[in-house]
Amino acid sequence: MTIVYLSLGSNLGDRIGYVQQAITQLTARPGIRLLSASSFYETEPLGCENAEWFVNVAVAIETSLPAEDLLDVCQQIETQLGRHRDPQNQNAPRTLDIDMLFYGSQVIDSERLVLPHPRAHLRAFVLVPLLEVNPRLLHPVLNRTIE
Ligand code: PH2
Ligand code: MG
Ligand code: MG
Repeated sequence: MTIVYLSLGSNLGDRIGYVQQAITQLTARPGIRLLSASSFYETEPLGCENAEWFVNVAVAIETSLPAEDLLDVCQQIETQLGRHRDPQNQNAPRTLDIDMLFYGSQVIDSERLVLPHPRAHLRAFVLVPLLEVNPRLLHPVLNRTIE
């Protein structure tokens, strides 16, 4: 079993509803158990012009799935909840984005997955919710806690 931290975000349509449904669907999957979820935060869009504000949440789960299988599950749920990827605009408004932040203390640099998430430590919309979930969580590369 591995403890994994995820960041969920939505800035299109029923933002809170999409994030709630994502948490429900994710934790209904075999091999995934919810440990803890932060409050829902409304956050200013970072790096996307003229976008709607986001709803962001951080969750901790426990899973028996390998990291890339968990990534598949996250992407399936994004698609089920109406996410359309626009190759021309990676930051297009989205019903749902699920980003893996930490997979235990593993450091991964594959074509599909880079962990820890390379921008997690730079983003208040990730760090502030995560602070509620586990302030003592240690970044395995930067060797600093979320706090
Ligand atoms: N996600 C992004 C880019 N900018 N800004 C906020 N506030 N919240 C996000 O989840 C977010 C963002 C890329 O996925
Ligand atoms: Mg993202
Ligand atoms: Mg993403």
